[in-house]
Amino acid sequence: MSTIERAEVFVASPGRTFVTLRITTSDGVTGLGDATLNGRELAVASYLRDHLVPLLIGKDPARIEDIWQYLYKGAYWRRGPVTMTAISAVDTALWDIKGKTASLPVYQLLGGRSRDGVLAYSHASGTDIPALLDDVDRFLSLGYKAVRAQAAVPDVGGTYGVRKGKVYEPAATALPDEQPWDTQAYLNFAPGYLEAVRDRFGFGFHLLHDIHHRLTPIEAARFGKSVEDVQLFWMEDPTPAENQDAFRLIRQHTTTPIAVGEVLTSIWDVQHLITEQLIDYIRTTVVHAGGITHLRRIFDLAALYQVRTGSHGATDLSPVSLAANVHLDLTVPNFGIQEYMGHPDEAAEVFHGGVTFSDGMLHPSEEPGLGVEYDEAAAERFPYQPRYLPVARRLDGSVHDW
Ligand code: GCO
Ligand code: MG
Repeated sequence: MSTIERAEVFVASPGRTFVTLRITTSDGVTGLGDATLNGRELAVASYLRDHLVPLLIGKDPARIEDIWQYLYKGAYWRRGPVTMTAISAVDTALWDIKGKTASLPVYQLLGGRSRDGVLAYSHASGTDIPALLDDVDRFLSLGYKAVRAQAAVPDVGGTYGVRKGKVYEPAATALPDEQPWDTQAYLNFAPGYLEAVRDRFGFGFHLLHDIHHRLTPIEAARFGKSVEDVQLFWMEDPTPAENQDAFRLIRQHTTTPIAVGEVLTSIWDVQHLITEQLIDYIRTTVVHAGGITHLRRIFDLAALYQVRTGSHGATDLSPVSLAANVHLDLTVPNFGIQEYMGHPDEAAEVFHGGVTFSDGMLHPSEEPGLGVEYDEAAAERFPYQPRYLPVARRLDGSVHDW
């Protein structure tokens, strides 16, 4: 029997920080898992190195479900982003190994294709409305059939979602940047630029918008109602989701579809959102919601309630977890859309292979496993650099949800 012989954790910052787990079997097969938790990277690296790696050595890498249960139930302590990201990395690496052992791409192990490609959306943004419109134009010219639109709220510095460099990167400072937030200014401004996008480009593509947990339920209800004519594909994270019931109120007032879940890590965190049909798209991902094994369980639950998938795919999700997500997206019956923001150029020096984009869709590699390889020597050129996400403060100085 092949056994797990080695498990190594790499922390590197090729343009941004990624934590990567590589498991090697006694047969010399390697598998990769993403363990990146933006701004809290070293906590997951330590969870893996200090607590999970010693448990993995000598285990049968083929027993993916059993290892998942062992790590989840064996921790005694339930859920949480650090634990679930660490378990995700192990699970993803084991699926990669299973694919390589079977000489099949992972999507074949998951039941094969349900579709020809994976519809993807990317992020158009601008420091003002003309710049946003130019950026939407650019993404449509690149072949995107779905575009997210965000513009900086005038006179409120540092609106989330607005790109400064080539790739949107909110975790940009060595200590958290403090950014002002004014809900009223946002509510007065955002519906207008979404209308401006439709006025200029029409309705022949999907338009998305991320509220990034900034509104109360009744404010979100008002926002959703005010943008019904622009026919958003979704409004994302309209209000924080710790209280799942809060979404019932939004639902009662608007038909604008709702997407939630990028910060949620288990089926229990999304149970009521799904079973009470309080949302339309579930945004949990491979890297933060327990790997392919657990995310598939969430997606299956969602399918029963006509909730479709729309997994998180920001820059802080490495090419490994993006690949794993696309393999799963390709197979599930209730796939909706996949976020695709791309990565800094330096990341391509460290992660070889992965997904490809053409004609608005993502495609997985046809190589056995996930189709991504990690270049350890290249990673050494990019030592870890601590970076934090910003913190938001209301105009009176009190802390708001960022
Ligand atoms: C998105 C997200 C991100 C997050 C980031 C935090 O919809 O893509 O909201 O941009 O802010 O992933 O780490
Ligand atoms: Mg988001």
